[in-house]
Amino acid sequence: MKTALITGITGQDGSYLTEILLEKGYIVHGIIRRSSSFNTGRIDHLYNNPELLNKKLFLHYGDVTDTSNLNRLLEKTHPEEIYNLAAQSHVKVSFELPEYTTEVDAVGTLRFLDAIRETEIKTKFYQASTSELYGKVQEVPQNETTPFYPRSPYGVAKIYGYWIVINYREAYNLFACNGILFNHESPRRGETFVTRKITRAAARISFGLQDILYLGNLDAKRDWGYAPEFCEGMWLMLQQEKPEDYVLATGETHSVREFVELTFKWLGVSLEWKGKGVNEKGIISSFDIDRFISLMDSVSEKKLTRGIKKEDILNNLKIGKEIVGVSATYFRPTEVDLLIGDASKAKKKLGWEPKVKFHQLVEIMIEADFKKILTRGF
Ligand code: NDP
Ligand code: GDR
Repeated sequence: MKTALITGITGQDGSYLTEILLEKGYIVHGIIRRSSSFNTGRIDHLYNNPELLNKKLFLHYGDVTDTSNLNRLLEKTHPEEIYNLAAQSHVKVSFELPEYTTEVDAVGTLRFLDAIRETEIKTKFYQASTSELYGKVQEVPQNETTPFYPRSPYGVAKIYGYWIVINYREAYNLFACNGILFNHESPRRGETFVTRKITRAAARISFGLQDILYLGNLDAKRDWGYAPEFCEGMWLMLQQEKPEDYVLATGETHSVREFVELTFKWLGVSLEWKGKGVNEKGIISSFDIDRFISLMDSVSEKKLTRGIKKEDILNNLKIGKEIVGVSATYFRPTEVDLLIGDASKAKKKLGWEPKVKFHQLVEIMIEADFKKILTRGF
């Protein structure tokens, strides 16, 4: 039975990776941060399972800013595989917290690698590198040999993480890999990242819990994939004979605007865009109430659940209503305009290929938020 240690286990990727590893028969140790409110929501279903907790899944308080803690945890858990997913992972926030982001995302990676060197534990190390390294792209599409040009303190911190992994691999013969992962999303995506912000707001607007969705740059383009498939790719990288770096991506790119349009389309709402820049607005141009009601019926046995009235839905999604706006608050001082990855190396060497397409990803996410609000009210 193999043992793995995951930092960032409470995040989107950490939660999926934990499920994948437990399914493969691993013992999983996860590092969680002390928080004044609950931060284990994404792993509660595992944590609350008595068959798993303290038998196959072990949680330890820790922080990648605390060197002695990392050393102790390595000595205690002796993992054969380490997945370093912990990060201050929000690009916009990194402009407000550049030093902290560097402490966690750059120096945190070094601390871990050095703890491995110090403790002389024989292990394999996965580093959560990112397509943000490409930033102002020097080549389209981007692959493992594309030059980097990061555009945020987050990207710059992650570039340090990327290179220190390679340096420790070459200097100390560590089995350490960078997964250069393009954006990957899911219903477990944090609510401030653009995809989840959109699907959550669309569902909330439909049920009258929110009036308008404010976004920043609608024309930024990303290569968006489905998180569980990307987490499987992380595992595959550590199962190879030699440590190497790999790009994981879908090879398709779409704008934030397209994500908004498809999300509302799933609900039966068509949007018309008016105005430019911060004055741009998304206005309802048509609404298919019959589709909306059939979506509600498919979620719940009861017709129009929780006392929701047809007139209320028609009012929330009235033709001519402005439901998307632009706010300069969400613009970044320097933006990454376009990302599209070429994952042919991962396909060839790992046999990894994503199956979930863009429109399916949007559907998975909006359906999950729609159901959540309809059945739980939040
Ligand atoms: P999340 O933001 O969902 O999760 C980040 C995790 O890191 C959380 O568990 C968080 O804990 C933890 N964390 C933050 N700071 C510390 C710290 N100082 N010490 C220990 N743990 C800490 O990120 P994702 O799951 O989306 O991403 C996982 C990793 O992959 C990150 O490194 C991210 O930068 C990288 N990445 C993500 C991509 C994506 O599209 N999702 C693409 C490419 C790279 P808490 O829950 O307490 O906040
Ligand atoms: P990103 O993801 O910066 O690519 O980093 P995010 O979802 O935050 O932004 C994607 C694009 O959408 C634009 N955008 C907005 N973004 C947010 N968050 N909120 C808005 O209101 C909004 N409006 C428009 C952004 O400007 C950007 O162009 C994610 C993180 O998971 C990183 O940790 C990871 O490394 C990269 O993906 C790959």
